[in-house]
Amino acid sequence: MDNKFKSGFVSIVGRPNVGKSTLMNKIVGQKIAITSNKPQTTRNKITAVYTSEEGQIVFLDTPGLHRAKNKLGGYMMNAADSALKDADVLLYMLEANAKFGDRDEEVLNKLSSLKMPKILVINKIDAVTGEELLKITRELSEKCNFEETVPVSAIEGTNVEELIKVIMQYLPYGEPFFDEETVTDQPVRQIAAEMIREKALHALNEEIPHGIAVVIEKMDFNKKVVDVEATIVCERESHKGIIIGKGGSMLKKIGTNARFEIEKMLERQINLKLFVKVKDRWRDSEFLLKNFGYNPGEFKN
Ligand SMILES: Nc1nc2c(ncn2[C@@H]2O[C@H](COP(=O)(O)OP(=O)(O)OP(=O)(O)O)[C@@H](O)[C@H]2O)c(=O)[nH]1
Ligand SMILES: [Mg+2]
Repeated sequence: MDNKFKSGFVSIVGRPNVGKSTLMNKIVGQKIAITSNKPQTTRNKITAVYTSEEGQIVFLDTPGLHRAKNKLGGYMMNAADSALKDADVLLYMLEANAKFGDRDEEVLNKLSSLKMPKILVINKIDAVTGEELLKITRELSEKCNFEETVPVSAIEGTNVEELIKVIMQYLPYGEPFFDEETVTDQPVRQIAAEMIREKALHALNEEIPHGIAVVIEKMDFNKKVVDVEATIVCERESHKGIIIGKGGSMLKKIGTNARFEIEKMLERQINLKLFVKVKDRWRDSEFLLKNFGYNPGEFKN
């Protein structure tokens, strides 16, 4: 590597559902973080690596900033906070098609005290007219007063290359943190669990998705077809019934969709068995949170 190579950590922060995970996936060209139209989809800090001849950007996708209502929410907000501290550059994402409200003001205040360069990313520009976009961009960039403002459509990829160029300008020179083939440091078991959770999020409505956790019980690569067993944990007997569905139809739908994604990731055929278990109020149990991969102690200093 020549000494003009740049490398650094870029955290993507913002309120739930603005499109942070969609943008990160688009940039690295792979589904690393799951996405859905339900708020609070992302629960962990998730790393994805973009490498070009010019430099390496280590993206940290974070849970959407919200007021935590339980221990899981507290864990999520700690994960987001830790990503703020680690960042060389911050991407603050807002939506072009939503009003800037009190909660956004709160987040903006929090970010203002941080010293690193900040880029305002206005997402979902596909959902507004060109005229509206000009007005919105002017208003939001005045409000935020960051180093840069970049409007994008994460879903369509509009202006995403431009965003990468802008980020590179603010990154320090340095050696890469990961080799150039690496796209994430998330273990496959964790990504597989997340893919199952994503399919459950897509298939289920109302409060059920928020109360779901997925645990991979087994992933056996020894046979030609990889054996995967996973448990979907929910909070109530009635939810369990809905997740299983009439004659097992809902669980089958979730399983079929998840199998497709996991096979794509592993480039192997899999045999997926899903189970459903009830764990009352697991989102407020430190013991269960830890068991399901959300270690509440992880981000304490
Ligand atoms: N129209 C439009 N929709 C988008 C765009 N980017 C993301 N979305 C949609 O917005 C919803 C939320 O996307 P996510 O990427 O899960 O949002 P997030 O900010 O990661 O959400 P949390 O993880 O809950 O904080 C999904 O339904 C996406 O398909 C975009 O550029 N245009
Ligand atoms: Mg997300």
